[in-house]
Amino acid sequence: MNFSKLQSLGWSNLYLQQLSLTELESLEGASGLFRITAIHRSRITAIGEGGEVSLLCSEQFQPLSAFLAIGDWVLANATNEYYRIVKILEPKNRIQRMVAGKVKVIAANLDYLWIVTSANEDFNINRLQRFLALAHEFSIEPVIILSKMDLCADLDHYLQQLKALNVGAVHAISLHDATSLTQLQSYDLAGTSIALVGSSGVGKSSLINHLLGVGQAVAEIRADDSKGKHTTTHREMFFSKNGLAIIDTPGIRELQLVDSQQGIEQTFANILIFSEQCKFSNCQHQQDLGCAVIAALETGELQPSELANYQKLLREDAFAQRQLLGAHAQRDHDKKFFKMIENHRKEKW
Ligand SMILES: Nc1nc2c(ncn2[C@@H]2O[C@H](COP(=O)(O)OP(=O)(O)OP(=O)(O)O)[C@@H](O)[C@H]2O)c(=O)[nH]1
Ligand SMILES: [Mg+2]
Ligand SMILES: [Zn+2]
Repeated sequence: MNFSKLQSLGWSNLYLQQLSLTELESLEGASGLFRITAIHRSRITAIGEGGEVSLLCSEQFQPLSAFLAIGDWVLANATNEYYRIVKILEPKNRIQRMVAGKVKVIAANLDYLWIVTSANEDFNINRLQRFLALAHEFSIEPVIILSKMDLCADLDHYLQQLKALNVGAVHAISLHDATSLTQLQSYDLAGTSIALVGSSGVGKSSLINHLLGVGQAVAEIRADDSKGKHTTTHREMFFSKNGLAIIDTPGIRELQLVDSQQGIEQTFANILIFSEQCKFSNCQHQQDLGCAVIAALETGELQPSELANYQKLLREDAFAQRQLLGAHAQRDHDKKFFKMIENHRKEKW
């Protein structure tokens, strides 16, 4: 096994530690280590030391979406023309969101989350804060990419608003301005993994096409409201010549966070700092009895819209978590119920 080749695909000791002696020995034979690059309905593609392969997944890992994500590392055995997944390695991180009451993993094993927003009607601070909370929750470095700056007359208007978000890296770019893209070169390193997220039409696929020279479908946005047409429909990982892994994702209409309280609090760290000065430790910041948050609103140090978004995200997150717990409880109940019926039947016969 050529581990240095795997390292250029993002492999690290964190994954190596998870392999038993027998599994390590199997790598000398018919087994291999692969990184998932795309998950289609009937086909999983991955990349290993010898290039791209197709993988099969056994029943034990179904439903697939609950076990496997783009960016995951797996151990697989060769069988005829395919490889069969035998072990999914514990990822260093996985970003997830709630869709229709279920957790959906977006991608795994990331170093950066590129939150793409265009300098037009798409721009929305509240939405950006959702994406930031997602990155913070899973300890992934958030980077804001302000796209299509060629279309806006007042870039400062956007940059000022982004400044208030306290994000370490903000890059204003345009695909029609080659020099604006040079600031992204520092990310182009072997073993680094990035996922691009954002609304439909902000230019995620166009940027990847441009940076990596791939040919993904892109489409014009609607002229009346600048909304995209959901052109990209599946997630896929691509590699640069230098070995940077970039994951394209379909535009997200609304990111529903789940189990992200810590990420939300980190995103709104300034509110947390104020609230630590509230007179009562359980202060709900509803009335101004020694409430430092309300005092900050009055002095203008905190914007009402920011507090409202913070509270909204926490409420939604708590609701999503209750929904999940409810689903788990229902499943446990069903299991017990069927077991009981089963036992009953056995007794009878
Ligand atoms: N003017 C201008 N247009 C751009 C720029 N980048 C992308 N576009 C255009 O924006 C439109 C949408 O781009 P896509 O790359 O399809 O957007 P996307 O984010 O991948 O959209 P989904 O796949 O639907 O999520 C296309 O018409 C692109 O040509 C840019 O820097 N400037
Ligand atoms: Mg796209
Ligand atoms: Zn308070």
